[in-house]
Amino acid sequence: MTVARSDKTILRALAGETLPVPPIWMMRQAGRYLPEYRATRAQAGDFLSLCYNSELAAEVTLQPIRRFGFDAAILFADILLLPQALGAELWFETGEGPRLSTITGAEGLRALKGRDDIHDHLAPIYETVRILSRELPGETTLIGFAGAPWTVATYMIAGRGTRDQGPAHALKAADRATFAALIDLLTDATVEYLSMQVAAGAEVVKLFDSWAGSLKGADFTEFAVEPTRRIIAALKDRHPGLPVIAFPREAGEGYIGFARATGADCVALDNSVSADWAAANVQVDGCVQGNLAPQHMVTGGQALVDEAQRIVRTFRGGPHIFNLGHGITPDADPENVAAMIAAVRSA
Ligand code: 1CP
Repeated sequence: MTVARSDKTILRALAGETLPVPPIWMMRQAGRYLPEYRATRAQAGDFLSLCYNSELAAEVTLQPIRRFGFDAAILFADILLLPQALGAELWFETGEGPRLSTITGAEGLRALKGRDDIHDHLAPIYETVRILSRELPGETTLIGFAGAPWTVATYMIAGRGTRDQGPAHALKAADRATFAALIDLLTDATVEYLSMQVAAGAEVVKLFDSWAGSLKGADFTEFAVEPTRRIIAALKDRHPGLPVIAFPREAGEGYIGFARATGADCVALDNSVSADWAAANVQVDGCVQGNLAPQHMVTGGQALVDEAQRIVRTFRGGPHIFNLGHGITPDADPENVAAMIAAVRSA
């Protein structure tokens, strides 16, 4: 039986409906905590080969849907594929994480491709989306995603993940014009990338601004709020009614008014803010998602049940999608995921 778009619980919550039981999905729900993911990844070779193998990327996206019946599937890819499409070199050091060629000034920026030159490289990602939109159960919503410009820029400038985003802050201070031009290029390219995901079948898109918390004051407005607002406006212009989730992780006070300022339909909450605070200050503007500390997926037990149910009850007065405050970690126990879902549905 086909399920009408309006019957999908995630789309209803994103449209502002308060539901008796929140729909559920989990950041990094396809990942190393699942034995079936580890098996498919071994088959693909390395992580990037898995991202660019449309059949296998679709397979790992579907694995947590089969096992847990989540209400949404998130495309299996990575935020660093867009810089690679723009011409940056990208590889993963085993056990350490991503490495990229670095952008240290105007010359590095000039060497990058234009916003419209990314699609040949990203064609396998669009194919993964097409496979998923065919193969997902009718009630499951397909979420596409990209990194937000600031977060992607922090990796392109440093050439790796950093604790304090020091190199990006340094370039912003030393050569603001080059830094701002990089943010502009990423903003434009992200619109093109997400627009193609939507054309291929993504029903919702999410912007991950994992390092938004290190932008303060006017920088937060200029480099987190403004690029997000521009991306959302352009996408909604091309795809009227497209729901967008924004994740300005660890933005703290920056969460207040973020949905209004950017046009996001839902704001994803990390686990550093309290649910009570977020219900009063963020959910007043629309749907919220997230907040459960990922550590509960490792430790489980009654604390997991209590905390999951407390979050459900705290957000019960408005639109809410249940999720973690950040990605599930490789040491998590799949049994705890099942326990979390049962706790949420019986809260
Ligand atoms: O070993 C492996 O299997 C690789 C681990 C892994 C996975 C499963 C990486 C490397 N990326 C992914 C997939 C991924 N990344 C998804 C898929 C969909 C999902 O299930 O959620 C998504 C949405 C991302 C997004 C992503 N990649 C972010 C934003 C969200 C977040 O976690 O803050 C970031 C910052 C990245 C960069 C990245 N990719 C991978 C790693 C280990 C990192 C972080 C590097 C660092 O800063 O330390």
